[in-house]
Amino acid sequence: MPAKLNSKTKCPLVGIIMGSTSDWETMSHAAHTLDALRIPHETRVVSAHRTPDLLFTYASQAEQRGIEVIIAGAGGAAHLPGMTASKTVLPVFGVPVESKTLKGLDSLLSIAQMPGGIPVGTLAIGKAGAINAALLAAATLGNKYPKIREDLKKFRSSQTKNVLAVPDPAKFAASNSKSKKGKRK
Ligand code: RP5
Repeated sequence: MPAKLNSKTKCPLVGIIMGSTSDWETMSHAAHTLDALRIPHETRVVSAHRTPDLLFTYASQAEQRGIEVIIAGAGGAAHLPGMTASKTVLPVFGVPVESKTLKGLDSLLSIAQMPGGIPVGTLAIGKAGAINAALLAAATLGNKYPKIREDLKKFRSSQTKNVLAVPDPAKFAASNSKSKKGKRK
C-alpha cells in the first residue's frame, strides 16, 4: 500500500553508516544525493572493528527505529556492510571506500564477496558508488512512497536534460575557461 512521507517528524528512513570519519568525504555524496531527493536520513560512524558492539546495536535496532534502508561505506578490510547485513533483514547497500594502498579494490572485494544467504548490494568504488547507493535507496523506498518515486523520476529527467544541454564538450570547455579568465581580471 502506498505510504505518506511524514516530513514533519523527519524520522530517518535511510541510515548512512561508515567505518571512520575519514570515509565522510566519500559518503557525503550519498547524504547530498538523499538531500536532493528530500529523503530523511541519518549519518553515523559505526566501525566493525573499532566499535563492534555499537555495530551490533545499530544494525539490530535499525528496523524498530523506522530505518528502511542502510547504506554502509567502509575501506580496506571492509567488514561493516556485511556484518550489518548479518544483523538485519533491511536492504544493505555497501559502498567500497577508496583505500590509499590498494585504491579500494580491497574494499570492493571485501564487500562484494558475501557468502550465499547474507546479501549486500555492492556499489562502485568511491563517489559514484556513494551516489548510486543513495539512488538505489530511493528506488527501493519509491516502491512504498509515491513521492520519493516521483522525485526520483524528476532527478533522472533533469540529469538527462543537463547532458543534452551540452552536446559539444569542446565548446563547453572553451566557454568554461573564458568565464574563468574573466573572473581572474
Ligand atoms: C576502515 O578503515 C574505514 O572504513 C576506513 O575507510 C579505513 C581507514 O580508517 P581510518 O584509519 O582513516 O580511521 O575501517
